[in-house]
Amino acid sequence: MTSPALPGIAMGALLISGCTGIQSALAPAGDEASRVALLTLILFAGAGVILLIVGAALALAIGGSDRTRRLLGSDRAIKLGGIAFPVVTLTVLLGYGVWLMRETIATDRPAALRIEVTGEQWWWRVAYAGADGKPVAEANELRIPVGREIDIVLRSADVIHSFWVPSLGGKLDMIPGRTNTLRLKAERPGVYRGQCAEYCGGPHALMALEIVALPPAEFEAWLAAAAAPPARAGQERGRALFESAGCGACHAVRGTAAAGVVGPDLSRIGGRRALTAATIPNTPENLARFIAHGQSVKPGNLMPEFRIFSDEELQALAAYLASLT
Ligand code: HEC
Ligand SMILES: [Cu+2]
Repeated sequence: MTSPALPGIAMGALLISGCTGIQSALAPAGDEASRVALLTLILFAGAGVILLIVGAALALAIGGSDRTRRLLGSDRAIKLGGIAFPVVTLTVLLGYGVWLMRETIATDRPAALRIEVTGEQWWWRVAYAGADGKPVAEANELRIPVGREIDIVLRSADVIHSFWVPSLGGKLDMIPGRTNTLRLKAERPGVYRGQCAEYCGGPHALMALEIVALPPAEFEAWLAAAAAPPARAGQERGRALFESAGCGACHAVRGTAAAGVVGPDLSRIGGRRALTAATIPNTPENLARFIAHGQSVKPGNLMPEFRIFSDEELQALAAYLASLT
């Protein structure tokens, strides 16, 4: 005989298996995220047990003997089950939760690496400290070394955003006028996806980001190279178009006259996996598409569409951007 619960369990297992992957709190890849996942499982299991108890009490209250029903309806049962039990359970859970998350909450011991991330409508401004202490600007993609604790220093340039990369850690808001620090660590190399988790207007749903965790030596080499002007294999035509069209009023490319700070830093745009806050894959075709038809790619974003270019010019511009690594 099959139990009537089986289809339900199968459905639940299916649903949960859909939650694994690069953006899931149930697929932790670091200490902080593991603690969040553990607390989640404990809360779900505890809630399940309580649901069973309440269900059983309900069934007894409906169909039980007179004596059981009188017992369930007594003052004592209500004081015990309705007041004492929730107070004790919730207090124990709160204490356990605070104890479990103690390292995540207490961040007075600074981590070895700090990365500043500022929420902007609707992308992420990123700054690393370079070897000489000067900030190195990046955007929309974080690279971090595996196995090291990292403090992500969170700010906002406009409205409230929220930084959440479920596989690596908890969620923390980015609040105008405040600085919040989130500690993360990736245990293994990989790509972890995050999403702005506080509605911030317009294309909020298309404000994602990727964290790429690299072996430490690879990360150090990448960061050292980031401080220097990008390699640029020729691409004079695309560069001239970038300059004459005024892209540099909003975007910066290290080592060139382009020094705008309104939009994302493009110094190493060619090396990123995705474009416009992890909305589309980074390919020359998508670069051209975003420049000319950005409002259909990400409706409401703050970059005006540039429809002034011929196809050939767009290709040259995209090839120039793709060469910046
Ligand atoms: C008025 C300011 C402004 C100008 C001028 C401007 N942009 Fe942008 N650009 C932005 C903003 C803001 C974003 C962020 C859009 C988003 O993702 O929400 C952006 C995003 C981009 C991106 C995606 C960056 C990333 O990190 O994925 C590219 C590529 C880009 N712009 C290229 C250009 C080019 C090429 C020009 C010149 C033809 C140009 N932009 C002119 C403001 C501007
Ligand atoms: Cu948002």
